Amino acid sequence: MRLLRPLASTVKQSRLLAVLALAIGGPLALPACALAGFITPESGGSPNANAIDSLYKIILYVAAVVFFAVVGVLVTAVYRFRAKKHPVALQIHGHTRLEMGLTLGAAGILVILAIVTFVKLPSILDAPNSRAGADQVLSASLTAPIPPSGDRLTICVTGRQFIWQYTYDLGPSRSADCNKSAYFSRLPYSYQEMYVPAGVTVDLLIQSRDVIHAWWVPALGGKVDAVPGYTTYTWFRADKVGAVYRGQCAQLCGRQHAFMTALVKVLTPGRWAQWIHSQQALIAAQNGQVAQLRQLLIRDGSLTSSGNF
Ligand SMILES: [Cu+2]
Repeated sequence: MRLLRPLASTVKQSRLLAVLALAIGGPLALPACALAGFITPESGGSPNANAIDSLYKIILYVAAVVFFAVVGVLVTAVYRFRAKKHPVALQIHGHTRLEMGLTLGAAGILVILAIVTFVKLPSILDAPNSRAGADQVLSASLTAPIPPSGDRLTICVTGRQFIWQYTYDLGPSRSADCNKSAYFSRLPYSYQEMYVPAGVTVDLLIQSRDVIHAWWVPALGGKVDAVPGYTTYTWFRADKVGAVYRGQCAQLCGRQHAFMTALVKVLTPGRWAQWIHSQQALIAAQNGQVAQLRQLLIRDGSLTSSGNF
């Protein structure tokens, strides 16, 4: 009985460990968004996401070849020179040619990967032209990635605890900073859900009102930090009409960080123009109601004209 007890506790312990591993590993394996892709990055939404994905795969495949070659040689050596067959280890004093070969080989692989990376970088960093037929809705800005034709839609992405605001740069000045001109130019905006016209190169000016956040919609390209007092830039061009891309703030920004999600919906340029006008009308109607309420409160004396209750 006394002998059985430790055995029983070991069985219980291993079962407990298995359940724990399943409980922790299971949920981690399920959410596709947390993984982006399964092994390789998510792609298919925008040319820059595709370029990131293909560069990642090239490096992954080269690394896999090196990994399996090294592990293969190691396992073969462990088996062939096992203690049963070779009880006394051979004392070898280096092999200059082999060592030089390995060093030069490794350096050669790194140089090739560096060249491939620099060749692929422009397709990740530089924005391409918008597609033909998508030219109704374009604006200009100064420092963001500029496509060769110069035509693009600029959207200011502003992170704050714990939601993303998108301001669509349609003002008369079409300035570089839609946040600064948002109020005076009465620019349309939306929260959490971004609407974009298909085939249009979209420049994102990313800012933050409070702490560091990170804009990340994996299928539409890389992760970009939103830093208070600083503007960062990225771009995407979503070509599939009707597609919906999901993202998540990727910088731990506070207690509700997990709820700071993002959604990008792709409409035809015509449908998008309709949406932006209805959004403008909605915002104007809401502002009108607030102004009316304000007048009412001032009239009945519960609000002073300077705005104090
Ligand atoms: Cu955040």
